[in-house]
Order: sequence, then structure tokens, then C-alpha cells
Amino acid sequence: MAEQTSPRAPLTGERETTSPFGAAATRRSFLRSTAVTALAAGVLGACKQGDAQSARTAAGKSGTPSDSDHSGGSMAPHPVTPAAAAAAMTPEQARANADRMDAMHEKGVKAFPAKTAGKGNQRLDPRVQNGVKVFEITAKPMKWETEPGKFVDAWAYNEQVPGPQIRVREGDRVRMIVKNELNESTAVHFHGLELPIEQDGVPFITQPPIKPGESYTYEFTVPEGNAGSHMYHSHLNAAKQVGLGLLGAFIVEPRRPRKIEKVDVDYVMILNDGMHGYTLNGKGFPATEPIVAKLGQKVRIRFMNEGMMIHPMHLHGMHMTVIDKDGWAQPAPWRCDTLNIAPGERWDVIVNCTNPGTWAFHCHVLPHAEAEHGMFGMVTALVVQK
Ligand SMILES: [Cu+2]
Repeated sequence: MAEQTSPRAPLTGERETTSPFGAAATRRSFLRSTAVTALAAGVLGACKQGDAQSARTAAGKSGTPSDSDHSGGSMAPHPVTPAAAAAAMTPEQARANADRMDAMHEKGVKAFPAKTAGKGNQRLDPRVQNGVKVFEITAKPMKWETEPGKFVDAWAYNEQVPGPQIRVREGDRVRMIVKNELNESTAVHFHGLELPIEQDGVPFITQPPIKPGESYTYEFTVPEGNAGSHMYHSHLNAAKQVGLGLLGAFIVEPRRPRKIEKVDVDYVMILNDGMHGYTLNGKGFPATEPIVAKLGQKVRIRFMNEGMMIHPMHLHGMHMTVIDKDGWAQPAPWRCDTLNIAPGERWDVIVNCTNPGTWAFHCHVLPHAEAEHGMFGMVTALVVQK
């Protein structure tokens, strides 16, 4: 099985542009599908404008991200609803309006995958001490670039959002040393692992809080039969601490992988919707990372939701075969093209890359993915290379 790739492929090789959406054939097919979406959005927009407005207001008040939280937009506010404005436009004005919007959409798509400082979810190799896999993580504040030029306050493990990826095997002895360099207490919960209670990471239930300046050591044997896609995250003031970035993937590889698990690309996709906006692995479109595979290859995607909302992830062009929920094998693999990922859930899917091209891959709660100035937030692509 291949390691998780760092898919920089669109930036190298035979492609002429820096954007995987730039290749003419794939671009045409991509634009065909987005044209339909845009048409539907326009129709829906006419009747949903009021709802969207009140949703934005409510979201702003509750501190959750809204489509005005990201930096991509530079529109003047509409004096009237888009539907009323459209009705009042001359054909020339409508054309100019479309050109203005399309230029913003095109700019975002052409910028993908945009470079930003910092990359989360990088695999952390343990130090092996007397047969124990030792991981050290430090929680501290930093600035994190979610989109080009957009730096947000983050609380991060080892200066990564998401934190470093931990990968162990069933039966491994694991020691995790957590250092707190925050101005609040913290604690780490191993979400999905069935551990002895003193290792569960819940302050005042299973341990004292880890105070600023202190270190705390967790140590456990990963239970047999507990393989799969799990997570680790803060379990103190979690809406803030996890929202600011104190989270990561904790993957347990099985001793005996199933045949269906033998894949070419193993990709972790962590969803979040806290103070950094709508993000995939700590970045918003166009700074999200494309998943890259060759025609005929199999890709495993491990969805993990560390946010506070449901995100139905939708892949264009090919279906997903769901194999695991929260690390547990499904009674039988089942197929879908849109998969709800609720907070705390992990879903593992396999995609057989049978359809070449650059396929949009996004959350289908549309205000998490696309606005008048273009796509943003929870949008990436699956690139199937011929
Ligand atoms: Cu979403």
C-alpha cells in the first residue's frame, strides 16, 4: 500500500498551467458541470435570498463561519436582491454583470491549488524506545495561512493544522508526551480508541488538566481489533481549542488488511468549520490540496469531521464505495456520490479512478463551498491522470 501522497502532481510534468483545472479537456467538462450548478444556484437564489441573509446574520452572531468570513470577495453590497436587480438590467448590463462575476470565479479556479505557508497532517515518525513508539506534541499559538494572504490565529500541535498525523498498528505500545504552551489548560482525547479510562483525556473525569507550561504523558497499548481512522484532539474548552486547530488524525493500521484495503493512494481529509472558516486539512479553496491518482488506481479517502456541522461531501464523476464507519467495517461495502460526515464521525471510502479528468469534490452545503465571487472553503479536486 502506498503512503499518503503529497499530491503536487498538478504542478509538475506535462501540464502547461499550474492549475489542474487548466487542462482544456478537463476544464470543459468541469465548466459544464459548474454551469448547471450556477444555473440552479441562480434559480434558488431568487427565492432563498432572505433565508440566506438571516442565516448569515445568525452565523455571524454565533461565531461560526459565514461566507463573508473569507478574503476572496471584493464585491460591493447589492442595494436590492439579485433577482430584482437582474430583472432591472438591460441585456448589456446583464452581460457586464456576468463578466464581472465570471472573472472572479475563473480567478479562483485558475489559482488552484494555491500556495500557502504551512502544511498540516504531516506524518510524525515516532522515536522507538524499548519497543514503545514515542510521539511528542507541543500545543502552542501561531499564525496559520488558510488561503493566500489570509492569516488566522491558530492553536496548533507542532505548528501544524491539522496536527501531525499519527500512524500506528494494532497492538503497538504508544507513548504520547503533550506539552502545553498555551495560556489555558488542555488535555488530549484519543477519539475512537477504546483505552483504559485513565488514558481517555477528559479533565476531572480521567485526569487533571494539563496546565500552561506543563507536560503530560499518555501511554497505552492500541487494542487489537481497534484498527481504523481515528482522531486525537483537545478535550478542554473544545469548541475553541479544536476550532483553533488542536486536532489530528490517529490512524491504526490493521495487522491483517482486508483485500478491499489494498489501495494505491491513502488520503486523509479532515473537515473543520471553526474560527478558520470552512476548511479541508486546515485550508480553504483555492489553497486546498488536490487528491491525485492515475487512471485505474484505487484511492482510499478517510473523511474525519472535527467541526460542529454536517458536511455532505460530494464527488463528481465517480462514485465512492463506503467500507468503514468510525473504523468499523460496514456489513457490506455500499456506494454513494454524496456522503454525510457528521461531527466526530469518520468514514472511509474507496474510489476506483476510472474516469480521467479533474473532478470537483466539495461539501454540498453550498454556502460552505461557493458564493457569488466563486468557490471557497470546502472545495478540492480529485485529479485522475491518464
Ligand atoms: Cu459543509
